[in-house]
Amino acid sequence: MRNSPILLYLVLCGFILLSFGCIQNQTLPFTQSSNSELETESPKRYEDLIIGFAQLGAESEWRVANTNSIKETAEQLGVELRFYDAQQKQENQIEAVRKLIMQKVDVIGISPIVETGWEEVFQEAKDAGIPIILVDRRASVSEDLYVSYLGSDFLEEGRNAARAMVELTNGKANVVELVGTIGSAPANDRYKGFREIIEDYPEIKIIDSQTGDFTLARGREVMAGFLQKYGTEITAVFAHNDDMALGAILAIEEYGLRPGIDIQIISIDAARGAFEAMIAGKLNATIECNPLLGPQFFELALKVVNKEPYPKWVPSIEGIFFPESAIEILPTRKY
Ligand code: GYE
Repeated sequence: MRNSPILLYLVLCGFILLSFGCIQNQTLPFTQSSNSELETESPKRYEDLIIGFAQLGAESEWRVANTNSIKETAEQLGVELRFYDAQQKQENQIEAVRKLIMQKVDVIGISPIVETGWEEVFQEAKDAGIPIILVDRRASVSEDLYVSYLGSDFLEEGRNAARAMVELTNGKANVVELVGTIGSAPANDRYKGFREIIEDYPEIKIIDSQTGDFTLARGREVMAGFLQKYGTEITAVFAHNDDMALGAILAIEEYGLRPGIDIQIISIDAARGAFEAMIAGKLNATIECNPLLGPQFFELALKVVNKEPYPKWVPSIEGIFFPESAIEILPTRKY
């Protein structure tokens, strides 16, 4: 019994130690989980991002507007942008992606010049844990090699061009087609979409179709060739972009015919140059393809980095324009 105060003391000490341990055991995981909660609770902001962009070139008014939109938006948001211009060569674009992987950027945006040939380098990005966002043009790779595609419905643009063609020619025309860059998503789909609709109009004939590589100079050259070959047999032009249509307009004038009157012309993009040509009566319709993708791109990149939900395809909203409204609309155009 004499030992009982000592015993009581020991039991008390044990109890204190035990409770301390328990508290410690409770606090430890709590502290840890509160740390990880903190990490997920403090999402990255635009200023924290380093974003790479592998642009394909500067072939058209559209592309210049697209590049400006990306650069200006990065600046406004405070995003650090690493920008490469591949000058219309796929090998340069692949090299740019590899450089961006080495720089360990948070996200890589790319407008693939053509649809094929991307598996290897996209896999390299994936292995390095760097998400790829396709901007403007798609690539034909399996869906796990990119996180999202932001851009237009090129098939629908082709269909809309055909619908405008039917309306303008009353379903009767001999069309020559100026195709965009061979193997590119917009050229492939605009070609296809146009035919889907034209199919139902047997009196609309596509008498020739060649690439003008999305540039004014090539559009002019190819159109001059068509005129040499078919002369006044040609009654309409479908150009896959405005720049090639502007080239075709020059070739038609050089040949001595009136663009927009003797030969109806429809193109895609709805850039300022197209509105000016419509006001001058030389272009008959332009289908909108929106290049101002900067804001949507960085918004998407931030969501990807913060692991917030985002769609696999973010389509742009687009319209069709005719000369009647061109004067009114031109001042509102941002590209
Ligand atoms: O229509 C054309 C540009 O990829 C949608 O590329 C883009 C196309 C655009 O050169 O003008």
